[in-house]
Amino acid sequence: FIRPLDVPKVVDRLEQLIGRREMAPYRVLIVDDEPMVAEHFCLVLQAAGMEVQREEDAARVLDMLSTFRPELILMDVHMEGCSGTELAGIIRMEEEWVGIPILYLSAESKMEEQIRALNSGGDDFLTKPVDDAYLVASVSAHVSRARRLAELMAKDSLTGLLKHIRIKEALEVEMSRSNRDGSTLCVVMLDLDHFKRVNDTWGHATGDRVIKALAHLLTRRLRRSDSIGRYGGEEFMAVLPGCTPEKAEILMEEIRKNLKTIEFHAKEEVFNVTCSIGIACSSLGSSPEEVLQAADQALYRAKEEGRDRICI
Ligand code: GH3
Ligand code: MG
Ligand code: MG
Ligand code: MG
Repeated sequence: FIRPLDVPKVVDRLEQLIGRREMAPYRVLIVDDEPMVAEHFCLVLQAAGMEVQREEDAARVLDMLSTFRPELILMDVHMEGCSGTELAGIIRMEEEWVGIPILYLSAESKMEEQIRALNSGGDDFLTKPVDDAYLVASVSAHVSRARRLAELMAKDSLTGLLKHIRIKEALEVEMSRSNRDGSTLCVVMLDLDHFKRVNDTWGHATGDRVIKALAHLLTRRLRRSDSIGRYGGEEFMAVLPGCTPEKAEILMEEIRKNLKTIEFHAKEEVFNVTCSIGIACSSLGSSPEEVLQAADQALYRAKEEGRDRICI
């Protein structure tokens, strides 16, 4: 007797193993002054599992961008008051929205007009009537590419960890979450000891290898729900949601000891490095800046007290 395979369970288990999180639905903003047309595209994209909002008034589009934060704009060309072409040009002037795909969707069939629209900041021109499946495919292709690019942009190229600005954003997001559900959160600041000496003695390229090795160690040891960033040159920051100071200390102690055992080879010699670590824990109502500052002060104390240690 063979039990039939429980497919949902297997998928569930696989996702647990791989740790894959459910992919968030694509967010699409439709800008069209004809409600019937907009409604149709809206239904088509929603049927494909996307989250869609419509805006008929071109003047309100910039507001919609900051509230809804779409990942793609489906733009009509001929609208009352402001053309889609002009609107695309305005959106592109905002640094924040340089990368958002803008797809024109219009009955405009004159080639010169279409080219003009593309030149003013659009990514593609779909002519009405457009096939529903083609629309879904086109939107999906653009958003999935944009997501991958955004992921890449968030990462530091040497280590693959989050960049300075992204790890600070992660702290803000996790702080408001933990303040909401009353859980504790720990922030860790970690800095390599006498790193200038490492560079001076073994060269900058070897210094880079040390930075990468520590980044690798951190990524391997921390959980998926933790965020790790390269805060500065040889300084790292980690955000550990739902973690007590005791647990954070045990974990970081392991990392501190592990780093010391790594043998680096350069100029036919072997050397080791150490790091200093500061840990701070959030209390109810504290701000991200306060916790960050506390972790920074703890790191400073660890340095003052002789390095190669943890302070809380
Ligand atoms: P301390 O123990 O007090 O932290 O001493 P330190 O020498 O590590 O501290 P300091 O901040 O004075 O020096 C950090 C050095 O890290 C200076 C800089 O040349 C080096 N550095 C910063 N970013 C990089 C990088 O990307 N690669 C390499 N190889 N070195 C870097
Ligand atoms: Mg129109
Ligand atoms: Mg240092
Ligand atoms: Mg430093």
